[in-house]
Amino acid sequence: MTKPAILVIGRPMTYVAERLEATFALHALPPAGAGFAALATVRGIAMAGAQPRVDAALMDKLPNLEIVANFGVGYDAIDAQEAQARGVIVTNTPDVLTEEVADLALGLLLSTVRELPQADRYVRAGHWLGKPYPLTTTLRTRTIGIVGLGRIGKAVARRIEAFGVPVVYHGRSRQADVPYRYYPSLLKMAEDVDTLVSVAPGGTSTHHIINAAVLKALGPNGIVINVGRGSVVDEAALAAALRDKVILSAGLDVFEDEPRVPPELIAMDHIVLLPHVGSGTHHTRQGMGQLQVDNLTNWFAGKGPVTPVSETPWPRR
Ligand code: A2R
Repeated sequence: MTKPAILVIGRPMTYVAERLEATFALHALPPAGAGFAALATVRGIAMAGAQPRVDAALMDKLPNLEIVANFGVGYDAIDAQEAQARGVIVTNTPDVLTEEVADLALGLLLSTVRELPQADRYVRAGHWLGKPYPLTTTLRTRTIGIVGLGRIGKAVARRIEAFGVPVVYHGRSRQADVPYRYYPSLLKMAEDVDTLVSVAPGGTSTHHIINAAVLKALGPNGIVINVGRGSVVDEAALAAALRDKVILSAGLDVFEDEPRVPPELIAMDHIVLLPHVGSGTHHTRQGMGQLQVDNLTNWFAGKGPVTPVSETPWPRR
């Protein structure tokens, strides 16, 4: 039996690459300037990076495309509505990374509030021999506003509750069965809380929703934690707010133009910056890889996708 042809975008982790190789005929994008004729047989895409985007222009070149399998829960690098219009299924890797990203969010929150990386640097530099580390801000008096109370947002909220800290949230809709106060307006929530934890997806509907006005409303004790997508935060406005002490601090695992982090942010010693490691453990990345491969193998075995995204439901509507 001929192996289905799959286009691989980006560099999959070894675990995924080995499984894809065993089951599919793998193709890479042609070098710039070369033709796409060789890709006419491609029936699936395995995403292992965000570039290039899977949009109408790329789908035009793949007339036999049936499925795009993303590695990760956020699939803003894929135009899922365009895929739906063409009858192409899009899958992602939900749930398997929820608890891992929530763990990281709490670590980043605590690191930012209690200045853990700075305190570590203080010890290493020998400054403790001179005088104790300065006192920091606290989690104790804070109220946390979660932006995007989805799977990960709820897992973050559960952890924050265990710390005895109040939680509220903003999203497009009120959630049934959660005990937290709902704010239809992000600006209003920012006025009422001092700490935002963003776990919202990327895309046009969330682009720069954490903007200069929201940061001003958060106030001088304000802290922004972002483990969702960089594009949700207006990075230039955030840098200005941190510089001008409009807010106190930030803990960021995601950025607008990864892996490029604005030099202005890198120069700030009072914030915490991580290289998008929310799901970055052997355990969880393997679970994500397995689910990505399962989506493709199930599909080509005629059993449908395992975890289709909401824009491309299965069975088809
Ligand atoms: O808006 P709602 O009620 O559908 O809630 C969703 C929320 N959300 C938004 N919140 C504010 N403004 C928007 N325009 C907007 N669009 C969506 O984000 C939902 O509660 C949450 C996303 O949750 P899930 O779909 O369950 O995703 P999960 O697994 O929690 O991952 C969240 C994101 C990924 O998209 C990646 O970007 C990142 O975390 O790894």
